[in-house]
Amino acid sequence: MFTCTHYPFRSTILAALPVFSCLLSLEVFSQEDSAKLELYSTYHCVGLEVSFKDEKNANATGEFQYRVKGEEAWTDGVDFTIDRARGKMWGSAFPFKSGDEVEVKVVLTDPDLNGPVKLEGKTKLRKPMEPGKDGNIYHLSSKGKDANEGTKSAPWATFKHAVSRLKAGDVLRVEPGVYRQGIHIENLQGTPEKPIVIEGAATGFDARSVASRLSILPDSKPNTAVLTSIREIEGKAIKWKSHGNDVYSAPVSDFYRAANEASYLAMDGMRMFNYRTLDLFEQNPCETVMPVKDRGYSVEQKVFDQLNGKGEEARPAYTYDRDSGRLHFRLSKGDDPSKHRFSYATAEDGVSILGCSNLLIRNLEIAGFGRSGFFINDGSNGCSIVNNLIHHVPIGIFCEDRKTDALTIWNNHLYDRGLHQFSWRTLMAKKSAGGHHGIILRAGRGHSVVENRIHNFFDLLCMNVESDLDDLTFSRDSDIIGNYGYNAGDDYIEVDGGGVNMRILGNRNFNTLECWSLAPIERGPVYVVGNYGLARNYSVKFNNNKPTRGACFLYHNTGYTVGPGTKAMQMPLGKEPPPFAGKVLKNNLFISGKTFAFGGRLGAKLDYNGYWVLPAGPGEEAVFNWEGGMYKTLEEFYKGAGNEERGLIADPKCARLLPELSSLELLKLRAEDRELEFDLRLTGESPFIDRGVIIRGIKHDYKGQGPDIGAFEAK
Ligand SMILES: [Ca+2]
Ligand SMILES: [Ca+2]
Ligand SMILES: [Ca+2]
Repeated sequence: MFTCTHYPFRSTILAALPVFSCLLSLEVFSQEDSAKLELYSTYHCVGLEVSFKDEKNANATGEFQYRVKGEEAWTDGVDFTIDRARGKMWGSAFPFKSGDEVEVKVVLTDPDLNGPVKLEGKTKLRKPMEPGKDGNIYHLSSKGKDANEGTKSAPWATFKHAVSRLKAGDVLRVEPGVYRQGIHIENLQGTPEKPIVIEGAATGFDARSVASRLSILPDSKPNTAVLTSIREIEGKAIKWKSHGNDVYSAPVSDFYRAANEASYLAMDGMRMFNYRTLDLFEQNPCETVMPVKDRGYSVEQKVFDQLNGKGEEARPAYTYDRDSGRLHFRLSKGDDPSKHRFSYATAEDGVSILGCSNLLIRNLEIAGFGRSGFFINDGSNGCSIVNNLIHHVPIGIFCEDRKTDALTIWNNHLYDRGLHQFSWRTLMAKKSAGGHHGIILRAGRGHSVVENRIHNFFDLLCMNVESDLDDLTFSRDSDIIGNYGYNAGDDYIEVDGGGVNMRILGNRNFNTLECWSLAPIERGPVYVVGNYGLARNYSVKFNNNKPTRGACFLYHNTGYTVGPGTKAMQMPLGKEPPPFAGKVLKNNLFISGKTFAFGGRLGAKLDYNGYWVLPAGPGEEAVFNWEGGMYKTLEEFYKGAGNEERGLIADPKCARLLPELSSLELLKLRAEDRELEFDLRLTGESPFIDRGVIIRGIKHDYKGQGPDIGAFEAK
């Protein structure tokens, strides 16, 4: 099992998990005209923004301390990230428990002023939303009738009717059964004290404990409330026309509705590739759309292609041709469509939440929709998506609206089936309709994505601001904490762009292409602390060939990459690499495959990190490729690039690595819901025990003489 207790966030987070609600805490204290402190809290973290006026020249600095109410001593906060052009300082304090009251004091120093400017503030950590005490409790059942009163003995039948009756404080209980309908909720407002709750009635339902279903729908009596839009048809019931080369077509009327409208069609429960047009379906080879770039490392490219496929035509695939009204299918060589069962979605979203506030949706199973399990948009605020099982959908949870704030996404289990059949290049070429993401938020402020289990999508957990880097309201003050992701085609956590005060803490992953994609971080500060995982390519990815000047702090992570040619980290390289600055990496442990262990640039500050290259055979050693220089030892690296004065290359003596496992074997695992046994905790003989440095603002209950390198503290 991939179960390791890890430092230091897990216990704090689990303590907050059993109850849920959403309450924004925001207090602003201002003492001087020249400066202002704003605090923004989530359930686990506090974000600071100091607005300041720098007299005369760019030399003002600041620092902060904090304490939880009741504590005597103040704790030093992290170093501020200063944006002088905007006159802002940012920083985050973490981790806290839900409901904690936190006091903050800031001292600003500007040599051009008479004395320091002092600011104080306090804030209360958000508390999970709970159902109100005196609302109505209504019931919905697959055997109900809308003409009923909505009581337990006389339940309603449709969500449409039920939603029209719900008011602030009301609870709708959904009895176990299969519901061939989604929930559409528009402009429905609860309050933090009186949320509107829609919940599966099954007690003891835990999304994470439900075995991942390979079939889209349960066989007979489900023990959960299952929402679906799936229709199924046996291939032998369809009048197929053969076009040669394994291509078949059928009139769309055979599928009752245009399956392409909903963008989800599966063969035997495995998702098919959905070409956007018949032209694309016929053109095929994806190399013409996404040429293989010369990255300067032929060995890497070769291995990358070996691992991720060269972009052959996607099989099995389909497309809908409006002109002929026919669906076209391309199956594996020699396959026969009449031998298979086809499933297709007939509606877009399992639950759509538009312009709503303070909804709590929990304990539902959502399977087989054409766009997403949950679509939350249009300025929704303070909505909680908790403990749901979401599967066989292009996107699990989706928001694309920067006015949607304070989403709580906790404890959900999300997965898809079938994407492993398509190469990385094919999926990156964007020829397909619909998404392939577990969670994707291009949303506003204050999101909490905690303790979700996400697997077998292409990208697992994305919180991107890349499309509008100058909008500071985007994805800021948001947390990605304690999630677990595995068997992905591309990234585990992708925060390309990087919002102000973004926290990525204590997450783990297994068998994704990358662990943490920070490509680029153009805003920040982004804190990546205490995460660990196993990737097929990079642990840390910075290399998308765009400027990346934002602040990003990586502390106490353990990244393990397997296979030849893999890197622990990749930064922008090449003849004219784009600007790069603001990255700090300390106390991390990087274990990687042979060839290049590290590629990087000036603008990154590395120290106190540990490195190891597997397998450690002759001629296979850590190599730092830095601004055109190649360094084989840390001494050379420090002399040549001024980095890693106190780093260490050594066998970390982890509890259990997987040196016998090849990347190709890992790739095959993407087809399954399987984990492998490895354990990145340090054993007592590890040379990385007590080798770390104490970092200002990073809580660490270390044992022995000092913090250990990596995500774990040895006993
Ligand atoms: Ca000044
Ligand atoms: Ca990605
Ligand atoms: Ca220690």
